[in-house]
Amino acid sequence: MAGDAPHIYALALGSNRPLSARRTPARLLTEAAMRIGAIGTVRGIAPILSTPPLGPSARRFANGALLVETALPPPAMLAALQKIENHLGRRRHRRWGARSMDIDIILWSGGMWPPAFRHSRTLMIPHAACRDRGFVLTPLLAIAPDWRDPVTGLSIRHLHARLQKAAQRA
Ligand code: PH2
Ligand code: MG
Ligand code: MG
Repeated sequence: MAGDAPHIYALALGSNRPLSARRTPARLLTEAAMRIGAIGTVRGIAPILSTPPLGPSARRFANGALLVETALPPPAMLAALQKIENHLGRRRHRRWGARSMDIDIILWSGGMWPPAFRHSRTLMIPHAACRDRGFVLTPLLAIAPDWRDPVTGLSIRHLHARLQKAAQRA
């Protein structure tokens, strides 16, 4: 119903640790999308990519992205997504360790969180590193090319093109 689901989120999903022979990282992304469908309406699903790990983890990642419409405001959405991560075997040991499921809130229809120049250690939207990560921008390009990052004013399409150019120069 219009008005009941006022929030839209762009989420980035990543996994590089299988939970069993059958529950591979790509399958776990599909399981996550189904569980996210229970807390909102999924409006877009990006094709799943296989990406080399950024950071210390040795295994490749399956990465994806979703657009979700929901009644949950950011703190409640974060709590719901962390519950899904935990259901899908997430254990928090080491920063950037291998993980069976990582779900990050990248963009929110309300713009920035927390509002108006405050700082939060638990949740910052837009996600701090989203502008320089191909494994976030490439899936998002498939489902939300025109969404503008409220900090830089640049669209996902623009940020993705800018990152591609920087990678070519490097
Ligand atoms: N997530 C990380 C660290 N490194 N590398 C890839 N390719 N994909 C990820 O999702 C990823 C990563 C921390 O969340
Ligand atoms: Mg995370
Ligand atoms: Mg992450």
